[in-house]
Amino acid sequence: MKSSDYIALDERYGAHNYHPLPVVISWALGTKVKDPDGKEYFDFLSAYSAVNQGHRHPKIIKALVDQANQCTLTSRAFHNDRMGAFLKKLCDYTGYENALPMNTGAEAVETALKAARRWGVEVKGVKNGKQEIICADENFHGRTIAAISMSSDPDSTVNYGPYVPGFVRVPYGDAEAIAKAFTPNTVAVLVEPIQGEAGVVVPPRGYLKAIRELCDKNKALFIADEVQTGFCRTGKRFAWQHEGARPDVMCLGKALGGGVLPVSAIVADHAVMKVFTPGTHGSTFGGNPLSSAVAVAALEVLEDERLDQNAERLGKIFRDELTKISCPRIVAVRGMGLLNAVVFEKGFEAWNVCLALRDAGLLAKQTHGNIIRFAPPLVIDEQELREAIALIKGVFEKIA
Ligand code: IF1
Repeated sequence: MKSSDYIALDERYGAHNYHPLPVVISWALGTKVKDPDGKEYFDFLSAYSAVNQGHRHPKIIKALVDQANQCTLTSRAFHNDRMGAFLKKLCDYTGYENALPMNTGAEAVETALKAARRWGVEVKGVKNGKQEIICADENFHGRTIAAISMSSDPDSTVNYGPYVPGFVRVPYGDAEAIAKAFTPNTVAVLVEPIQGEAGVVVPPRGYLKAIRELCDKNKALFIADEVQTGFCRTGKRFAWQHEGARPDVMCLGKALGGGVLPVSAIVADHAVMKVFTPGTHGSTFGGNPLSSAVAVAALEVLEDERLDQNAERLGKIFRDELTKISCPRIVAVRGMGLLNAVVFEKGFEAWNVCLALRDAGLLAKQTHGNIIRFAPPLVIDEQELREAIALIKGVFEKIA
């Protein structure tokens, strides 16, 4: 079969809930992917930061295969011999007392929302049903009804009503707007430390610290959605560490699964996690032995290969080199670590640039029309990065 045959199958049988770039990936390893015709590409999306360790990292695949030949799924009705080690590893890696394992990032966000609402009643004393959570314009926290009830993006929300109440949305990056939004019923503030889908929007320095201080002052929980910014993507283990503003709860996902399985979690100290008592939350696959074994290997790779330092160092080179490219349509190059974006002028259609990048051998995807996100696997080395930069430069310099 040719690429067009695979695309035709997707079109005929799949719901049309995506508009993918016309390219088919049938093989992947490290920073590279190939289509069925054998053409090779740099992967500069990393499945939206779920492949930080690179495609099919040997250590992660070994953990997957070994565990698959042992025991894969037990449910939480019984203990298994892998989850405890995973949760300990995750708590050690993040510096939190407890973890609650789920599967997708959206489930981690939902779990955090439930923790905050229940903490609000049982610890803060808010009347049940009055809990408020402050969130940000242009956020992305997943596709569930609660997540899209926070969204300001019509594509994510239109005709999905009625929406979940209790969310107070304010402009992103504006600590004063958060301060003004607090009421006695505010139980939490939820933000992405860097807004990914909004186009890699880095907030003003001090924003996260201000949220930390405001939550302390108003007895509310600071929840950081690190599903996309976590696990070394921005040059630190977690993006909040750039400001030292430790959240009460972190939502984690994507790269926790090492690019092979959906693994997510929230981490928090006992003072928050104690609100979950037997039967009050759960999931069929959460904490299963297979994903636990994979997640331990995924975390070990991040540590052993110091992917936070690699992302920090190579990210600086990437932004410096892209800033030098002469292309009159570019208005900004921004990001942290290896989560970066090129912003073209408003109204510019970056889709055609992504097609040209594809033809040049690099896969990236635009967001909101005029912004291209560049997020390679964090295992990329300097030589590969410079090769990729040359490809990008060659395409950008041809833009009229
Ligand atoms: C899609 C976006 C990125 C996330 C943050 C929670 C979730 C995500 C900060 C939910 C997921 C994914 C979802 C995927 C594309 C991608 C995405 F474009 F949608 F917004 F990365 F920016 N919090 N982001 O980024 O995690 O349930 O998907 O595991 O839905 O198209 P999930």
